[in-house]
Amino acid sequence: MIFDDKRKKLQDELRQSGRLPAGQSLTLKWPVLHVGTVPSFDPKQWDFKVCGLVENPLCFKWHEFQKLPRKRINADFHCVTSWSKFDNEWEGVPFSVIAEKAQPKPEARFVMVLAENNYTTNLPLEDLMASDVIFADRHAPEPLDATHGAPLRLVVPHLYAWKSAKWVRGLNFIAEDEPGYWEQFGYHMYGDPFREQRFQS
Ligand SMILES: Nc1nc2c(c(=O)[nH]1)N[C@H]1C(S)=C(S)[C@@H](COP(=O)(O)O)O[C@H]1N2
Ligand SMILES: [Mo]
Repeated sequence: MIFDDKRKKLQDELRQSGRLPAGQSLTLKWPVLHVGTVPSFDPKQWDFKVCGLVENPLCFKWHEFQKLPRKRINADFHCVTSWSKFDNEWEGVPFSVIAEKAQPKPEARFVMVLAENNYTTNLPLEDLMASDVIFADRHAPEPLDATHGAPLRLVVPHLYAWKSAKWVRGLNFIAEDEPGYWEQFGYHMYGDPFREQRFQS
């Protein structure tokens, strides 16, 4: 198959250049992976709440969130089930824009990301402040598809993709690390694909 030859050649190049983490293989398609059903979106009902250890708790309506400053990033995406999708053009609101408005208290060192259907995932605040961490509503040139997390998903390129919560609805700033949905089932608390931090040891 010509398609698979092309994929394998690209995969070898990416592995040699150090861009493809160990135990991962390249996909040219975009798999859809999540627990539960795709939630419905009503722009009138939707909100995004920021709570916990912040000076300014926030609640954005959809039309307010859309007015926030935006950026576009190019990033690779590594799922713990072993596929990696390269060169995604994500567009949306940087996490740092939200943090700037919320003003985390000095004790806030971790964040529990809150999504639809009670999906959660935990990250260090410092990681979320990286310049390429965004709340995306576009996978350029297309708007984000509902199956991939529309209206809004988190994108954290440097960690395994389960940290990139789809259908995100809020943030809870906390002092101590706590396991989110998959972390409670034994997935790694941090999840660095380049150190193969798939499961807790
Ligand atoms: N809300 C929510 N976000 C989620 C998940 C989920 O089950 N629910 N699965 C995660 C996992 S394991 C992966 S690999 C990516 C998959 O994103 P995709 O379906 O856009 O490829 O979404 C992540 N975000
Ligand atoms: Mo995943």
